[in-house]
Amino acid sequence: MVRAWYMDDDPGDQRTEHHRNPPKFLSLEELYKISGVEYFKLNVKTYSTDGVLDKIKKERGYTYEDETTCSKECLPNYDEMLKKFFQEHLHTDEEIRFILDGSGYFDVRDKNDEWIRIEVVTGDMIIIPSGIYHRFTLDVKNYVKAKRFFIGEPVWLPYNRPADDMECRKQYLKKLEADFKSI
Ligand code: KMT
Ligand code: NI
Repeated sequence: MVRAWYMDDDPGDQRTEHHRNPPKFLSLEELYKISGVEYFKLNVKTYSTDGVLDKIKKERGYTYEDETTCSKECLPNYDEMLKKFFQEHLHTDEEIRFILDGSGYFDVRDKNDEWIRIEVVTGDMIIIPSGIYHRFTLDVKNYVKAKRFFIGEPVWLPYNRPADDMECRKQYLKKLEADFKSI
């Protein structure tokens, strides 16, 4: 089950949970309203035949998919890549990940520029909207295997903060202002 909470300011080890004291958790509805992040639960044993993923792909126009594994053994330039994932950035398109195995944290900025940590585990599908500042880290288990989706030809390019003049950022802020009601 996906869990989300506000982070503390302790830089410490990025792979640990970093709860605020006292902890402040968010429901998926709250998370959506204040960030536009969407979430689906899939069955990792049956997703290729049960039609749930196919329906999401069709409705959202995801025509491209591949798989990625992040671990010391599987990811070329592991240390460098993990540093890159954890740099605060945005994309011109959605970042869509379906966790097949393992776990990790996506951190997203809320309206007030506070970090929200979203834990993803096996079976979670998360959609990070275009134009939101975010970052990713593995947790202490150092392992995740995920499917990536894209509408059309994939563009993985991150734009590190500050990227406030980008059109996708401006569009994102407009939707945020409207609590993502029209999506
Ligand atoms: C990304 O872009 O941050 C990643 O692909 C991270 C690994 S997938 C959970
Ligand atoms: Ni990203």
